[in-house]
Amino acid sequence: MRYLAALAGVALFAVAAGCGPSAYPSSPTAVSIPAAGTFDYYDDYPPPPDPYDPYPPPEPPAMPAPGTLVVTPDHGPIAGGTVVTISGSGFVPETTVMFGAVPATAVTVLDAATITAVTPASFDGGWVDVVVAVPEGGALTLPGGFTYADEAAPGQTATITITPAGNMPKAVVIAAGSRVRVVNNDARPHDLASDPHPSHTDCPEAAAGFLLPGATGHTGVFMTPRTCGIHDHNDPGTAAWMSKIIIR
Ligand SMILES: [Cu+2]
Repeated sequence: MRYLAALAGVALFAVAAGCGPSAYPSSPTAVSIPAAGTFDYYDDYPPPPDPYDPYPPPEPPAMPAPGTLVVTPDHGPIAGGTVVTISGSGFVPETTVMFGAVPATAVTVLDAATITAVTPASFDGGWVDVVVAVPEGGALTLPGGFTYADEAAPGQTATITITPAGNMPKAVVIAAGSRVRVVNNDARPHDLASDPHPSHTDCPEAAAGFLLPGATGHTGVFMTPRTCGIHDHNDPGTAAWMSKIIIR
């Protein structure tokens, strides 16, 4: 009996090892069985590359190289209508441009490296990401690439009002040689100062001082055309207290 049992084990092993019906394909879901007479094994697999194919598939469209987007000018009125030039690479005729969530108008691709477009209107000013999208090539974002800001009327001092909801407006445009008034209409003190926190070295003249609720302060005089970012020194991570002062 011992000998017979061993013999039966060998027979079972032989069946399991492949003497049974079709051990290939290993998974019943790997290949669907078509109707009789239409089976073609090779239809289920992509053909191997043909080294003699005279028409290889085209290269995918080139992505714009990251870090090369430049928007000129980088600011304009809240009402929109600013004609901007966007420099980059890999632009094609169907390229689209967004300012924040709103598409630009009159997008014209002059060549692979140059686009002109007109800014849409902004709801409340401030800066938005500029997104350039190439069909089937992806999108490239320039964070905070365009700032909406209205310039103070001649003879008027630009004012940033601190409200419980944040700084209003988010950005101002001033002429070189002028300063900015800061009014604290929030119920708590604020201390606006230049980026970066905590050294405040970008634009030291941007400090408006520690302002109690209801108080008004002024920055120093801005002499150099440039853009100065400011924040609340006592709450430096909160975007609501961040503004830009653009000196032209
Ligand atoms: Cu600070």
